[in-house]
Amino acid sequence: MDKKLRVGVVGCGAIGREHIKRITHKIAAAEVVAVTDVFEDSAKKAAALCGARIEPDSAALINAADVDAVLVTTPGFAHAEPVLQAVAAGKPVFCEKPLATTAADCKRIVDAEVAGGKQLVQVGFMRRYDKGYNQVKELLDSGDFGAPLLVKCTHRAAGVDDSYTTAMAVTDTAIHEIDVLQWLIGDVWDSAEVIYPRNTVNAHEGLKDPQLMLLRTKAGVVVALEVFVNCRFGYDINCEVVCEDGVIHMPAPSWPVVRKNGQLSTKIEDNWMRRFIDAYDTEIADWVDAALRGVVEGPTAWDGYVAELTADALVAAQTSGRVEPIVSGEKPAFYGR
Ligand code: NAD
Ligand code: ISE
Repeated sequence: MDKKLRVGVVGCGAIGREHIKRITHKIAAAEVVAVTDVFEDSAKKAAALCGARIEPDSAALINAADVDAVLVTTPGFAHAEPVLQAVAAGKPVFCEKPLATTAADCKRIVDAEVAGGKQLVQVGFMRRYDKGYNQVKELLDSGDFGAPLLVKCTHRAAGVDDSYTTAMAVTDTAIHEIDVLQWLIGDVWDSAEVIYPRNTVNAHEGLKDPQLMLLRTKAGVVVALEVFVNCRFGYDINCEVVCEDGVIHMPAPSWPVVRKNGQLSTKIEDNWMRRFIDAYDTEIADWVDAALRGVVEGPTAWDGYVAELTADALVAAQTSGRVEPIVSGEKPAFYGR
């Protein structure tokens, strides 16, 4: 067999361990050789999943001679440092979303990558690998439906813990739609607004929930995104694109329709890990494949930067109550068309 990609993992929490299991059991072309976490216990649990050694910190892990590529799965506020260390070391790096928690930090990553002259960074916007979104994109790109006019989406979760804030509805949750919808309709964001309906009694003290986020593109497409993280009934992701010549509704993974107790019903997934499991599998397998070929084919650092600028505008709109502009500037030629 050809040489495997030897991966080092920074951050061994929920999704870090999921990706470690994925690489270890599902991706023959890669292996996890080293892990690190600020909590030794988390690092030990992760190491036990794959037989990797534990490094004391991200610098030691990234600069180790046997680490070919890096997976960053720390919380968003701790992404920029290891990503910049990987770029400085000239190693491919997959960074979970968001690329960083400020547009300024994302720009530092873009600048470092451009200065190094080689694309190395992929951001974990895994919705682009989901079958349903790709089927919608294929129909849109066929031209049979005419131009997209309006997109109606929901990002609902059953509940959140007390550390979840009103701003996280944008930075942690809506960030997925911010990226995937721009990719889906092939346009650029122009403005953002947030409207608060009556609050649910199920939200914890201080949390605004649900929220209606309105995004407009340069060409005038309007996105209405409902973020509702205490909906109680499941993890419910929907997307409907209204076009000039028809409407496209994204399919959800299918479950049997059952007849029982006088009801005709079907399951709604209760958890992001399972709802998008195939997308995560494809995303990481494709990243490994591209890293072995020395290229980046998934969402780039520039995509991460634009998403963060858009998130900043939505967060500003949450408090200003106004329509906030989104100015991302010209995409550098370095990142392609
Ligand atoms: P988590 O809190 O479960 O895990 C984070 C881990 O990083 C913890 O073990 C923590 O100790 C460790 N850590 C913190 N700072 C560190 C540092 N400086 N160096 C090394 N380790 C450090 O969080 P999570 O749910 O696994 O989320 C991690 C990232 O993945 C976040 O950016 C989150 O937004 C993203 N995420 C993405 C998806 C998706 O659908 N793509 C889903 C869940 C989480
Ligand atoms: C989580 O961090 C994710 O990225 C999930 O995909 C998302 O749907 C959820 O809202 C976030 O908390």
